[in-house]
Amino acid sequence: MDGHLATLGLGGNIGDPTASMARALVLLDTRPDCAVEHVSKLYRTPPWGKIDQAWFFNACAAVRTTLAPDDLLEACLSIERQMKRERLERWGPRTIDIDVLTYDDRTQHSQTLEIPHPRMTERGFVLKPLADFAPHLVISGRTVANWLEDADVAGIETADARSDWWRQISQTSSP
Ligand code: PH2
Ligand code: MG
Ligand code: MG
Repeated sequence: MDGHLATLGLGGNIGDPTASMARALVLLDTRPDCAVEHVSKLYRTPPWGKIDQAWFFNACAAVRTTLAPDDLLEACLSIERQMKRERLERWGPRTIDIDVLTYDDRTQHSQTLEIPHPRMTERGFVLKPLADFAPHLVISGRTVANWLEDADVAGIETADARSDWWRQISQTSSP
Protein backbone atom coordinates (compact mmCIF):
# COMPACT_ATOMS: atom_id res chain seq x y z
CA MET A 1 0.00 0.00 0.00
CA ASP A 2 1.13 3.52 -0.76
CA GLY A 3 0.63 6.04 1.95
CA HIS A 4 2.14 7.68 4.93
CA LEU A 5 4.19 6.05 7.65
CA ALA A 6 2.98 6.66 11.18
CA THR A 7 4.26 5.27 14.45
CA LEU A 8 2.00 4.36 17.35
CA GLY A 9 2.58 3.72 21.03
CA LEU A 10 0.40 1.12 22.73
CA GLY A 11 0.02 0.39 26.42
CA GLY A 12 -2.25 -0.83 29.15
CA ASN A 13 -2.28 -2.08 32.73
CA ILE A 14 -5.80 -3.32 33.46
CA GLY A 15 -7.34 -6.66 32.52
CA ASP A 16 -5.31 -8.48 29.88
CA PRO A 17 -3.30 -5.64 28.32
CA THR A 18 -1.25 -7.91 26.10
CA ALA A 19 -4.36 -9.41 24.52
CA SER A 20 -5.90 -5.93 24.14
CA MET A 21 -2.80 -4.57 22.40
CA ALA A 22 -2.60 -7.63 20.13
CA ARG A 23 -6.27 -7.27 19.22
CA ALA A 24 -5.90 -3.53 18.59
CA LEU A 25 -3.04 -4.19 16.15
CA VAL A 26 -5.04 -6.88 14.33
CA LEU A 27 -8.05 -4.54 14.09
CA LEU A 28 -5.88 -1.79 12.60
CA ASP A 29 -4.18 -4.18 10.20
CA THR A 30 -7.59 -5.46 9.05
CA ARG A 31 -8.68 -1.99 7.92
CA PRO A 32 -8.18 -1.45 4.19
CA ASP A 33 -6.55 1.95 4.87
CA CYS A 34 -3.95 0.73 7.40
CA ALA A 35 -1.21 -1.89 7.23
CA VAL A 36 0.93 -2.74 10.24
CA GLU A 37 4.53 -2.79 8.95
CA HIS A 38 6.57 -3.26 12.10
CA VAL A 39 5.83 -4.16 15.69
CA SER A 40 8.35 -3.89 18.51
CA LYS A 41 9.02 -6.51 21.12
CA LEU A 42 6.56 -6.53 23.97
CA TYR A 43 7.80 -4.85 27.17
CA ARG A 44 6.76 -4.77 30.82
CA THR A 45 7.34 -1.29 32.19
CA PRO A 46 7.11 0.40 35.58
CA PRO A 47 4.35 3.04 35.76
CA TRP A 48 5.47 6.53 34.76
CA GLY A 49 3.90 9.78 35.99
CA LYS A 50 1.63 8.22 38.56
CA ILE A 51 3.64 5.49 40.19
CA ASP A 52 1.16 3.86 42.61
CA GLN A 53 -0.47 1.66 39.98
CA ALA A 54 0.16 -1.68 38.30
CA TRP A 55 3.04 -2.13 35.85
CA PHE A 56 2.19 -1.61 32.20
CA PHE A 57 2.76 -3.59 29.07
CA ASN A 58 3.99 -1.37 26.23
CA ALA A 59 4.87 -1.74 22.56
CA CYS A 60 5.19 0.43 19.46
CA ALA A 61 4.16 -0.16 15.87
CA ALA A 62 4.72 1.38 12.45
CA VAL A 63 1.61 1.66 10.31
CA ARG A 64 1.43 2.45 6.61
CA THR A 65 -1.77 4.40 6.09
CA THR A 66 -3.72 6.47 3.61
CA LEU A 67 -5.57 8.19 6.48
CA ALA A 68 -4.79 11.79 7.39
CA PRO A 69 -3.34 12.23 10.91
CA ASP A 70 -6.67 13.19 12.52
CA ASP A 71 -8.42 10.26 10.88
CA LEU A 72 -5.71 7.89 12.05
CA LEU A 73 -6.17 9.22 15.58
CA GLU A 74 -9.93 8.70 15.22
CA ALA A 75 -9.31 5.12 14.05
CA CYS A 76 -7.19 4.51 17.17
CA LEU A 77 -9.76 6.08 19.49
CA SER A 78 -12.50 4.06 17.85
CA ILE A 79 -10.55 0.85 18.54
CA GLU A 80 -10.07 2.01 22.15
CA ARG A 81 -13.84 2.53 22.41
CA GLN A 82 -14.58 -0.75 20.68
CA MET A 83 -12.40 -2.46 23.26
CA LYS A 84 -14.35 -0.66 25.95
CA ARG A 85 -11.42 1.30 27.20
CA GLU A 86 -11.62 2.13 30.86
CA ARG A 87 -9.58 5.04 32.09
CA LEU A 88 -9.99 6.00 35.68
CA GLU A 89 -7.87 9.17 35.69
CA ARG A 90 -5.16 10.99 33.68
CA TRP A 91 -1.96 8.94 33.62
CA GLY A 92 -3.80 6.37 35.73
CA PRO A 93 -4.80 2.76 35.05
CA ARG A 94 -6.26 1.93 31.65
CA THR A 95 -7.16 -1.17 29.63
CA ILE A 96 -5.72 0.14 26.37
CA ASP A 97 -4.09 3.34 25.18
CA ILE A 98 -3.12 3.91 21.55
CA ASP A 99 -1.18 7.11 20.89
CA VAL A 100 -0.12 8.51 17.51
CA LEU A 101 3.59 9.26 18.02
CA THR A 102 4.74 10.40 14.57
CA TYR A 103 3.33 10.80 11.05
CA ASP A 104 5.95 10.95 8.30
CA ASP A 105 8.16 13.84 9.42
CA ARG A 106 5.19 16.08 10.05
CA THR A 107 4.77 18.51 12.91
CA GLN A 108 1.23 19.35 13.98
CA HIS A 109 -0.01 21.27 17.01
CA SER A 110 -3.78 21.25 17.09
CA GLN A 111 -6.34 20.97 19.87
CA THR A 112 -7.00 17.34 19.03
CA LEU A 113 -3.59 16.04 18.06
CA GLU A 114 0.03 16.97 18.64
CA ILE A 115 2.67 15.33 16.46
CA PRO A 116 5.26 14.31 17.44
CA HIS A 117 3.65 13.17 20.68
CA PRO A 118 4.76 15.89 23.11
CA ARG A 119 6.09 13.59 25.83
CA MET A 120 7.51 10.76 23.75
CA THR A 121 11.12 11.93 23.95
CA GLU A 122 11.14 11.69 27.76
CA ARG A 123 9.51 8.28 28.03
CA GLY A 124 11.64 5.14 28.13
CA PHE A 125 8.51 3.01 27.71
CA VAL A 126 7.97 4.67 24.28
CA LEU A 127 11.59 5.10 23.12
CA LYS A 128 12.79 1.60 23.94
CA PRO A 129 10.14 -0.22 21.88
CA LEU A 130 10.35 2.40 19.11
CA ALA A 131 14.11 1.86 18.85
CA ASP A 132 13.46 -1.82 18.00
CA PHE A 133 12.42 -0.87 14.45
CA ALA A 134 13.04 2.89 14.09
CA PRO A 135 16.34 3.78 15.83
CA HIS A 136 17.20 6.29 13.08
CA LEU A 137 13.84 8.06 13.04
CA VAL A 138 14.42 11.75 13.82
CA ILE A 139 12.20 13.38 16.45
CA SER A 140 12.74 17.07 17.21
CA GLY A 141 16.25 17.02 15.75
CA ARG A 142 17.58 13.84 17.40
CA THR A 143 17.26 10.17 16.53
CA VAL A 144 15.19 7.80 18.63
CA ALA A 145 18.40 5.93 19.55
CA ASN A 146 19.96 9.19 20.68
CA TRP A 147 16.95 10.21 22.81
CA LEU A 148 16.96 6.71 24.28
CA GLU A 149 20.52 7.16 25.56
CA ASP A 150 19.26 9.92 27.89
CA ALA A 151 15.99 8.24 28.86
CA ASP A 152 15.22 6.42 32.10
CA VAL A 153 14.73 2.78 31.18
CA ALA A 154 15.18 1.42 34.73
CA GLY A 155 13.00 -1.62 35.34
CA ILE A 156 11.87 -2.07 31.74
CA GLU A 157 11.80 -5.79 30.89
CA THR A 158 11.29 -7.67 27.64
CA ALA A 159 8.08 -9.70 28.02
CA ASP A 160 8.05 -11.22 24.53
CA ALA A 161 10.93 -10.84 22.08
CA ARG A 162 9.07 -12.15 19.04
CA SER A 163 8.09 -9.44 16.56
CA ASP A 164 4.90 -11.41 15.76
CA TRP A 165 3.78 -11.72 19.42
CA TRP A 166 0.64 -9.81 18.50
CA ARG A 167 -0.45 -12.28 15.82
CA GLN A 168 0.25 -15.24 18.11
CA ILE A 169 -1.59 -13.77 21.08
CA SER A 170 -4.61 -12.54 19.16
CA GLN A 171 -5.12 -16.07 17.83
CA THR A 172 -5.16 -17.68 21.25
CA SER A 173 -7.14 -15.06 23.21
CA SER A 174 -10.92 -14.91 23.16
CA PRO A 175 -12.58 -11.86 21.56
N1 PH2 B 1 0.94 5.68 30.04
C1 PH2 B 1 0.56 6.77 30.68
C2 PH2 B 1 1.07 7.11 32.02
N2 PH2 B 1 2.09 6.24 32.49
N3 PH2 B 1 3.48 4.37 32.28
C3 PH2 B 1 3.90 3.31 31.58
N4 PH2 B 1 4.87 2.53 32.05
N5 PH2 B 1 3.36 3.00 30.37
C4 PH2 B 1 2.35 3.74 29.82
O1 PH2 B 1 1.87 3.43 28.71
C5 PH2 B 1 1.90 4.88 30.55
C6 PH2 B 1 2.49 5.17 31.79
C7 PH2 B 1 -0.42 7.69 30.09
O2 PH2 B 1 -0.69 7.47 28.78
MG1 MG C 1 -3.79 8.24 24.68
MG1 MG D 1 -0.58 7.70 26.45
